[in-house]
Amino acid sequence: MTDMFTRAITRKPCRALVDGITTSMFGEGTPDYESALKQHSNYVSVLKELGLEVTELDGDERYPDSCFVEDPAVVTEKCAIITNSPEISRNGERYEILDTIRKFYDDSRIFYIEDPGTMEGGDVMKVGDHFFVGQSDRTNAEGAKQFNDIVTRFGYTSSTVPVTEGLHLKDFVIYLENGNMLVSSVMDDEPSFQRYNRFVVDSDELYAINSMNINGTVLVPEGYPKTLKIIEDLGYPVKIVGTDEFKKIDGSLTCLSLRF
Ligand code: CIR
Repeated sequence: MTDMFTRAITRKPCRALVDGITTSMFGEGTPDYESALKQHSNYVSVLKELGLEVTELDGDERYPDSCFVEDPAVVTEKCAIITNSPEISRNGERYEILDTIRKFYDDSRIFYIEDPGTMEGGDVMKVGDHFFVGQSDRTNAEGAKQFNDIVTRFGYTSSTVPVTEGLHLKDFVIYLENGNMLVSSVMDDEPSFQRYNRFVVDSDELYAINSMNINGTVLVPEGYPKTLKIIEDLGYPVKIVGTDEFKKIDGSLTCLSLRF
């Protein structure tokens, strides 16, 4: 079953973006705010071109990383989960996203990851009715357990995958739908992914793993010809989207929106 989306939530980058957290796993440098705004606006336009109704939130200067709205919540057809970042500078984002989530979900369908559980949405990858949850520096075993307790009530299943290479699960594996996955060479060996058609992305293009299927069209970050070719050869229509400014602080395509 392929996920189809009608809506997205995004948040404009704030000037404090330059202070966003970074592991420099994808490169060095400080984002240029004006250029980040342009890239973000183009990203939103692409979502709209693909038919999504986009709720665009204003930048929030209190939270440098708040444009990465994928992390403070996980949204599904049946429920929404407000996550719990272990990063002090990001944890408050959960309260800000909640107001918007409440516009689309009843309180009875909104759940919360609570201390000592931690989680960020970048670690959650949905494949049909199953969620793979990365255990990472941001998502711990207790967070994954609480998540499992929530989603199983709605008929979903979940399982955990270790994230050993960097920030989030979806930086190293992405589900393109139709049984196809882009993977790092480490994720290629992950036992729970063996049943999928895996396409290993070269180490110099790792950043492009985080491509994003929106209703059949795959958004691919600009500048990764080998990964682009893999995706085109699979027959997906593609849209190339510039995300360089976000890449400097470990941000990629999926993290800039919540899709449902
Ligand atoms: C952070 O370290 O939290 C941000 N600078 C980047 C978050 C990227 N989020 C994502 O991939 N889901």
